[in-house]
Amino acid sequence: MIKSVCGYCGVGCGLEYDESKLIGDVAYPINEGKLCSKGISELVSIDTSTRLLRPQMRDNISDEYKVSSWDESIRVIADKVKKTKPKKIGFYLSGQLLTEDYYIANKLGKGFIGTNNVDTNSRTCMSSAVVAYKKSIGADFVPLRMEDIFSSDLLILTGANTAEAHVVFHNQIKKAKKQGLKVIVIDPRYTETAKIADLYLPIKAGGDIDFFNLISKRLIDEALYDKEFVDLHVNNFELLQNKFKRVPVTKMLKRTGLTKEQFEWFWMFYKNSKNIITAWTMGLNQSVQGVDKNLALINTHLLTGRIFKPGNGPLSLTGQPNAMGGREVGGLSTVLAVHLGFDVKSINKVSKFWGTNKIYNKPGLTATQMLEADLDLLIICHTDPIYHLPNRHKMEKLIQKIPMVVEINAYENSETSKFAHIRLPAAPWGEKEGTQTNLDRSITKQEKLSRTSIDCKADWQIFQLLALELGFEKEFSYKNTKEIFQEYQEMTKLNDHMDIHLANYDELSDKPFVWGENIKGFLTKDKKANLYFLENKLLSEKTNLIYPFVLLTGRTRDQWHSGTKTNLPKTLLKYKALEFVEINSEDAKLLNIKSDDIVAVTSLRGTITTVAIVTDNINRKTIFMPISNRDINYLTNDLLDSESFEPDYNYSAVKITKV
Ligand SMILES: Nc1nc2c(c(=O)[nH]1)N[C@H]1C(S)=C(S)[C@@H](COP(=O)(O)OP(=O)(O)OC[C@H]3O[C@@H](n4cnc5c(=O)[nH]c(N)nc54)[C@H](O)[C@@H]3O)O[C@H]1N2
Ligand SMILES: Nc1nc2c(c(=O)[nH]1)N[C@H]1C(S)=C(S)[C@@H](COP(=O)(O)OP(=O)(O)OC[C@H]3O[C@@H](n4cnc5c(=O)[nH]c(N)nc54)[C@H](O)[C@@H]3O)O[C@H]1N2
Ligand code: SF4
Ligand SMILES: [Mo]
Repeated sequence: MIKSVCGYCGVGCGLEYDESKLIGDVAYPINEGKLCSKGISELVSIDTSTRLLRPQMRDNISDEYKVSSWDESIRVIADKVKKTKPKKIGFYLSGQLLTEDYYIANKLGKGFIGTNNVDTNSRTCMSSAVVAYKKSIGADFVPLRMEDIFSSDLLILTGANTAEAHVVFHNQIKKAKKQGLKVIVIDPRYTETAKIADLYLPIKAGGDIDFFNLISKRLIDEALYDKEFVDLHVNNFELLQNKFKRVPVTKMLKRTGLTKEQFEWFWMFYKNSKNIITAWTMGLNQSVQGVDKNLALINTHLLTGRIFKPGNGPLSLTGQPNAMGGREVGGLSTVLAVHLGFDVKSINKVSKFWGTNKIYNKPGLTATQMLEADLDLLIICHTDPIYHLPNRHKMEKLIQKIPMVVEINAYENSETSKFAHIRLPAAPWGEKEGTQTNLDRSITKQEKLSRTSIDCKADWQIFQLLALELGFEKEFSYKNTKEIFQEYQEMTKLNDHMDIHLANYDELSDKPFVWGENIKGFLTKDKKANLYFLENKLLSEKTNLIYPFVLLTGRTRDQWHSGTKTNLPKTLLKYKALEFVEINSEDAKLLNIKSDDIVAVTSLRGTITTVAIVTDNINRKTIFMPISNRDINYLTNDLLDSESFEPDYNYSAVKITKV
């Protein structure tokens, strides 16, 4: 029997593999034996017919790919690297890479090629939370654990659909409810998650800053904040207090779309709860004011001192299995490594550790900027930017300007593969080993369960081959993932608050290591947290008479993003269709749309034809389409948050018509 861990979402469920069967690990603290359909089907993904099994190359994207060899493909890429200025090279990584993959790619890119254009799809996902945590509590650090729901009284879920996106955590929420936890769900859609709520608030899309400001204002006005905590541990209280004296409360409530009664109901729950957790995901992060939304939410925890105490805190629910680990390693272009930045001191420390003098002293391009930056070489690994970036027609044009696009993928049917020149076959989950940090700082280990397909390689090995071809034999001489992990552990010592060096690689598959458990205070220089005054600036695309609906996009339970990996057997796919548009029944009536009608959804950027689902479970003038529809981003706009550079995926102006 081999113990491993699921490679899909940030929950990180433990698995047991026995005689070709996969079951949940009953002894594992996170999932206690439970798995969702994606976890159960992990093995299926190894044997699908769409695996990419050989390196392939072509000169032009209009040509067919031709099978190549590893030697030849790597030589061609290395030649290109040598001929290209570092700032014209980009590494587009993924929150699904393992920590060791991330470490090698980051070391090669930032440390030895000398480009800080090393970023990840987490930019489209968690970067708003990253920036907000840093600004408010001083570090990209999730200050509580999932298990805290069992010592909490109230869980507020806003912009998160755990029933479909963090399924096993959702089961834990249901269990905690039996022990007294109250749940409030805030979402423009009455989601599967809302069904278990004690109170559901149908917030208007984009209304969260106002909502959390209203809470903060009430806390201050009614003197319900924790004065002692604020005095001792929090900056900017007076500023917030003064600003809140003049805010337009009625207008703010109107922007939330909630009635006074609904807010008062909420306030009753809030006021009467001792321990509170507020959890959120894409409904807040993916916004042109994503950082501000996060900060407005975190404010409520700072004012009440509900942080670093059991059962309390702002819980960002990370989506991908190793988006956290990637951030820790330094996989964002705005970070150098191990949560250190580009200040002289950090660069010196990292240069000395890696034995290099190539590190450039400015942050690099973000994933959401790379295609627009006239790059000469783009290396994409474990992610599908043409599928996932907003405003796809524009992205398709931009990627075609890059002379060499390399795609490292385990499957051959990504959308990006249509635009790549070289593609390299990666070994997927189950054919390799390595570590990941799940959403609440648990470092877990994936194990190799079957032999690696002959011509496939683990992602770290592919970056290693490139490093060796570029002449960095000494610095990239790793024999296995354990050696990489241990070097990375040494490196974490450069950052005082990272105690990852205490983990033991060989013990990780039996028991996850939770780092940062001794951190019980703020990580800012003055050890105090920062409050911010935020305003809803209404920066999203405006709806109008022609495009009167707001388009929301999100997950379906049984598919993982583009679906290259979740090739689920039909029997498991009974739960929900993968392509549809949900529209409110009143709006549908006016447009003469009925369920199962074929409709066209159109924005300024494109059109998608799909099937209508008429429902009362979504706000008026708001429609929802799942990202399991691979064409989704032909519709979305490419506005970005000015600090996190995360896209505004949850607010595009569209129209919907029957075809
Ligand atoms: N089955 C499955 N699970 C997954 C994934 C997958 O592809 N499939 N992907 C993983 C990844 S990478 C991620 S990032 C997570 C995402 O996890 P979630 O964010 O929980 O998933 P989404 O479906 O995007 O849900 C976002 C919710 O925000 C709501 N929303 C939209 N706009 C607003 C708003 O203005 N305010 C509020 N309060 N709510 C709003 C939407 O209606 C939606 O219900 O899921 C992870 N888990
Ligand atoms: N409109 C809209 N767009 C969105 C979102 C949204 O909510 N709405 N969400 C955004 C978010 S939060 C995210 S995280 C992104 C996700 O977007 P992507 O990361 O593009 O989605 P995936 O389909 O998970 O892509 C992972 C790729 O890795 C490949 N792969 C699988 N296993 C391996 C392996 O072991 N090695 C390698 N090298 N490759 C492998 C898969 O075949 C697949 O092509 O989408 C973003 N885009
Ligand atoms: S909840 Fe997430 S980690 Fe657990 S089995 Fe499902 S996809 Fe895997
Ligand atoms: Mo994500």
